[in-house]
Amino acid sequence: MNAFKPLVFSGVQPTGNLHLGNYLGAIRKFVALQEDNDCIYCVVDMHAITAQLVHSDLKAQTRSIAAAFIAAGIDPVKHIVFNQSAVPQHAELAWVFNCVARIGWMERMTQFKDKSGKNAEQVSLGLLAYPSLMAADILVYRATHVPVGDDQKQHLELARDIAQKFNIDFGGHIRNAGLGVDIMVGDEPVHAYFPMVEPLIGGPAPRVMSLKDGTKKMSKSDPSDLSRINLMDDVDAISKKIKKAKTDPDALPSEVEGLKGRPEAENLVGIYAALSDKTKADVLAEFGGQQFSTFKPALVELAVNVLAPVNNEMRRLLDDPTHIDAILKQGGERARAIAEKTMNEVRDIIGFLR
Ligand code: AQP
Repeated sequence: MNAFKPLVFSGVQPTGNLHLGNYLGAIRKFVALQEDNDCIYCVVDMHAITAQLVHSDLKAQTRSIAAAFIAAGIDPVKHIVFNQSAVPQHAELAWVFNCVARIGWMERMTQFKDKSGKNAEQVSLGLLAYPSLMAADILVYRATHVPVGDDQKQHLELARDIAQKFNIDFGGHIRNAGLGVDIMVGDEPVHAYFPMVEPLIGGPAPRVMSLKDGTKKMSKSDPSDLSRINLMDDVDAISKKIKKAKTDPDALPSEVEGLKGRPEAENLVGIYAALSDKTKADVLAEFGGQQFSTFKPALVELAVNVLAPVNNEMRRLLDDPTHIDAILKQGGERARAIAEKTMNEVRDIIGFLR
């Protein structure tokens, strides 16, 4: 049972070129969800300074993500598109969540361990607290559903833990303030101010892997540009990268089980399936028994057909930064109105005088 009004929220960091993983794991899902849901999509620029503080082109990167959202088909009039730093209530709620969450919860996050490596004492406090800000991004709108790639699953579980602890710790205050709704968390009835967010992860490519190594996530920070397809890549680059993608010597199997133990084959089939809105089984029904020398050109053609219109529209939008800025500004104003209502209620629940 979820007595909260359904609302979709998600964000993308302006830290480098968007790639096919961001597109298939996140942005394409954002577009599909806007048909039947109210949606808020955010360029999370405050997250961008957690791993690297100084960026020479943060404004340009922020506009580029906003352009990608719109070029992919997100409607910024029906829905809300804005940049995180325009709504300071995200940071304010994140502070409250820093006091709700436990340090151990943050230290256990795989992304923190990966990004801090052997250097955990030297990375910023912001990198450690990243999931707390992410929980605030979502919960400041009391959003219920969050489309993300598989790599963000653990952070969303943490957002649920934070919401649950807040709801329990402040249970009496929430009731006394006349706020919150009754929900079930597992078998337990809880009077909740914040919803238990549900991750929307799925489809044939929930985690798009590197083109150079099918066991590693496709990532902006991979030093090899050949490991990823960027949304701004032209036809030649897309073609070159797919043709050079690592594969194994066998033909494609006819059944999905045959992809087990063949991470590169599984990745390319998953990408084909996601780009064509098919299942992996459909793709293998068509290409089973064929060599990569046949499959790869078909994948190039498909990727170019899907990505070229997005790429062209992004370039057109980026030629007029004032238009993008106006969209973000208006989205920020609409987002701020919702976030301020939540924060007034949170201030009342906690007992901050206002
Ligand atoms: N490889 C991927 N497959 C599927 N989904 C992915 N996402 C990212 N990589 C993949 C999803 O894209 C959304 C936005 O991601 P982000 O910009 O917030 O940051 P990220 O996950 O840190 O992106 P990168 O490319 O992996 O950056 P680095 O290299 O800095 O770590 C999210 O929904 C994410 O799940």
